[in-house]
Amino acid sequence: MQAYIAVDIGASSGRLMLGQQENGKLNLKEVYRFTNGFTLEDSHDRWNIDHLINEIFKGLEKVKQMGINDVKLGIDTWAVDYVLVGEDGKKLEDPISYRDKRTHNAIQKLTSQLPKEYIYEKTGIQFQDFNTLYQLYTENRDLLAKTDKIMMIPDYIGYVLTGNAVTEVTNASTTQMLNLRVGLFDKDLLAEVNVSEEQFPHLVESGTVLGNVSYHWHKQYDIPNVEVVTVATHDTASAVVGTPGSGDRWAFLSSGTWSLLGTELNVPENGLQAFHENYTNEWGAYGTYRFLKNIMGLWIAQSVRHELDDKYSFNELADMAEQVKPFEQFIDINDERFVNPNNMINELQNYCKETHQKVPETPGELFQAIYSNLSLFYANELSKLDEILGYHIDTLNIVGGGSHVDLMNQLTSTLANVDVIAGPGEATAIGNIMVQMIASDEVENIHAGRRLIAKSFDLKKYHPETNKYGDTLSEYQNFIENHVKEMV
Ligand code: LFR
Repeated sequence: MQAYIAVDIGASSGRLMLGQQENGKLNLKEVYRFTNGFTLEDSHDRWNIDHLINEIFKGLEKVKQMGINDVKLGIDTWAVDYVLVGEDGKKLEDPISYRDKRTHNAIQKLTSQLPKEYIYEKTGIQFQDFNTLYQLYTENRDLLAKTDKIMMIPDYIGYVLTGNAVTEVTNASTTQMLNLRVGLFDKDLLAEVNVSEEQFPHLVESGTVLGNVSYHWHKQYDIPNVEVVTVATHDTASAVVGTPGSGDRWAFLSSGTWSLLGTELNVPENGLQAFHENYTNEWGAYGTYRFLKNIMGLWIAQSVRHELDDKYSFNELADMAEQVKPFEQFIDINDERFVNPNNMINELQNYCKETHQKVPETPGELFQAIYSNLSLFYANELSKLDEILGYHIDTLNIVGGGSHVDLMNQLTSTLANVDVIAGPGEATAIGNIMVQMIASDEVENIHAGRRLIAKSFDLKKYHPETNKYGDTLSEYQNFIENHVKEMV
């Protein structure tokens, strides 16, 4: 029985998951978990990348202790961030987090020279000031001049493990520097931010074997033999591979630190409407596109929980929220002020004060405000998605940690008038492993893979409740429209 390890690292934690197929089902087991987060270092919010690599090896030691001597392994992480590597093959400094404030206003500056439409037509990628394009635009020029290679975070980790460097496309597309038409980096955009194509290791598709973990690591750690496979290295790409959608009118919601809501397309949708709604066409595994919107997601809930001294579990907080009436206030969850505020609870409360609405005070009120507004945001986006695509999405597959929140699943189903299928919570790790299984010919293709996933994990279904919440969604839509106008 082949053992597959998914190394799945998010903004707040990372883990090693073991996957094995047994009796026609995929079994998944968490082997090791570790924390992640950025800290202020040399005036920037940075990731401690050496710590992450060390934790991966500690996890692999656990795998060996389980009596497993040979594994395949894939790495996925969040997107857009990169490591600058010098001529000596070593990182020049710790990577800066996409939440760092350096890119504020970078979109405006860069697009005063290059029209937004031009960039969107080329790349089909949403405008987010954290995109690699704007990070490189604000990058220290002296450092860039010393840079031999620019590696995306999971590619860098793969490089440190094996000595082999590639640029995997699902993650590379989030740079906003890949050209949809030619399928390569866009030379004009690279020139705009003073980097060259040669500074990126060659592009590869998901499912390419990278190589074995280098010998010198075996001298430092007691680990199994590891063959690294370059999976869909962007965590959202892996999550979508791991989503058991079926039929052709389903949407996905990958619900974690970010909520990524959208649908899988075979042809990118980079027309004007998509541009105006800031939808993105991130490249997926197997020639697909993730047509989606980034929504602030559970980041807000995670931050509030943390500010409550981590006293309550998410389950307890959801129970408290259930005791409170929903829709007591409308909040534009995607307002930039929630990206990285000094204090999330104050930020939410100030927003409500400024907009003359009821201020949530208790943990239950805060969590109900967050969950009901996330559900409203999802429902609103689903209606936009219908408009752009020209057909009604009938099923929403919610995956990731947020798929366990009953309250949100039911609210979203009712508000959006769609069936919700919740689960698996571990779609990202499952998608990571699925690409390895397909690359190893253990699973025939993505369709067979998704059938295997549907069979292997418990999925929960929610149907819209009739005659509930009347005009709430349209009141919300009016509020958001007016609010956005006020901001401009
Ligand atoms: C989710 C995610 C999103 C990306 C954001 C920043 O973890 O990868 O897809 O937009 O993080 O990288």
